[in-house]
Amino acid sequence: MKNEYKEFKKIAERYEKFLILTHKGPDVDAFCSSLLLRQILMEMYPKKTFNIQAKQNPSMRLPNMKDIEMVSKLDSDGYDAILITDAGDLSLCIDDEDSVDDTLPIVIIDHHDTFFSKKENITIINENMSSATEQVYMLAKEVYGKRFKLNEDSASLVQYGIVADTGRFLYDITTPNTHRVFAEAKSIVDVDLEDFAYRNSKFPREATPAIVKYLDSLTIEKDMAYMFVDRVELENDQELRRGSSEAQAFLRDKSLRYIQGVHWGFIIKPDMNTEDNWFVSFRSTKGYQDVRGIAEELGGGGHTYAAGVLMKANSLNELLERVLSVVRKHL
Ligand SMILES: [Mn+2]
Repeated sequence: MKNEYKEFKKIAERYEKFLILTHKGPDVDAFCSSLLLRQILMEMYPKKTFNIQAKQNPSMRLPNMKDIEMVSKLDSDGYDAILITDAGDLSLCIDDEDSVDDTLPIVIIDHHDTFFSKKENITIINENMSSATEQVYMLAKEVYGKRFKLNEDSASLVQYGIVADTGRFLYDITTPNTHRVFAEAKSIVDVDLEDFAYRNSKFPREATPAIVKYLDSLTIEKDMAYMFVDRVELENDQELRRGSSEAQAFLRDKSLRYIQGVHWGFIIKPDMNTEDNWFVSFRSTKGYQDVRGIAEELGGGGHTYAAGVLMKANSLNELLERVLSVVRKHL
């Protein structure tokens, strides 16, 4: 068994009360992976406590979502270990108002390319799978062997998580293993993918002001487009700030490269938790631009057609200048 898997098992056996967290503004894979993890662990250790805390509900109905504890402030008081899914670092899960003890043993189960500096108390399980949900499934299968069996609830979670993060198997992150895991879940229960895709592509109306703001910044150079919002704008406008993540995701995935004549581009979002930090996400259409190369040049990484980088800059202008100086070499 892989070392991190052994470490996970050790922690699961050693401690009693586990707090499960996922990234802020959780998407379907975030919820599915944490719900799946909770369900599996409760079956394996029925006497132990596994609680998910979140500040918002899933935007669609998921099995056992009523078991997610809705809180206004995440609180690790009374817990002796933390399990994180779909995020590479605790900082992606918490805000200033939360009180989460970062010295507790932490296990991170993730699939993103962004790697953070590793601390002594942190175990990272990340084999770059399609989704955190696939990673949770593989972990459980390996660690618990035949004792781990899917039921209708967990089999639905597996399918929703994978379908959401692979865009119904369209993205390159889909591997033969992704299909194998999906097939195993599908043999237990068959979820309605058409209906799911429709419900999952909805976005909250609260995102509209931020979408308008982003679109206002739209700039097209040759076959590349980009959009941004400035940090100060979000700082001074609660409404804008609340919808900014959903707006960014919506435009990144459904607008940026669907403008006629545009095949690739990037979108900038300030990281509101860390001064000077900005997320730059690149997207491209098959055959047009290797955005991973561009992201790597800027210090980030990712996939050929979906990549990103977390950058430090004192102002939006400074950031834009640096990004564009690299981007323009590829126009
Ligand atoms: Mn994910």
